[in-house]
Amino acid sequence: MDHAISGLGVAMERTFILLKPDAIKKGVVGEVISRLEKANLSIVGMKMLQLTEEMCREHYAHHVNKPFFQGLVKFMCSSAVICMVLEGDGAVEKVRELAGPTDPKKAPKGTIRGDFGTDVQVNIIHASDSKDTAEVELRRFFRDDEIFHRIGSFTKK
Ligand code: IDP
Ligand code: MG
Repeated sequence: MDHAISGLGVAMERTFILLKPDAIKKGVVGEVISRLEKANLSIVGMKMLQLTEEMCREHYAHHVNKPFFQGLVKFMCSSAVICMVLEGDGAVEKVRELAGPTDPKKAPKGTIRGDFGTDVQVNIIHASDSKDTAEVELRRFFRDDEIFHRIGSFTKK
């Protein structure tokens, strides 16, 4: 597997996140990225793009037959989104914890969804839910040459 290698030669965990249209419309992209960086996660890939219904069908395959799916597509395609690959120790679990539960109304204050989300659909951020899913999802949105490696001895101030 092509996991990124740190300066110590240790394979670093990667995860995939997507900042949804509401993050952009509410102007909290910087705040969300800041929380991720403060948690010692490194940005190793980043791009802005417009999702299509076809991409939503693939990314949200587990929801295609749900009654809310068409509404989810409309929301996810209502503006561009920002996709990122993050790298760091325990990156997958760390980002899921920072994001909080799916429904912002049930998400504790201090979590990204609890602080900025609107409802169970409009919830600021997608984050991969396992290491395997992360690898599938980051490859869905990034080519190999669009993912960079964290500089070996980088440490937070
Ligand atoms: P997750 O984003 O916390 O992993 P999933 O169950 O994988 O949650 O759902 C993916 C996305 O689908 C959610 O983040 C949300 O935007 C949307 N979604 C999930 N459940 C509902 C629902 O009951 N109504 C509307 N949208 C939903
Ligand atoms: Mg999910």
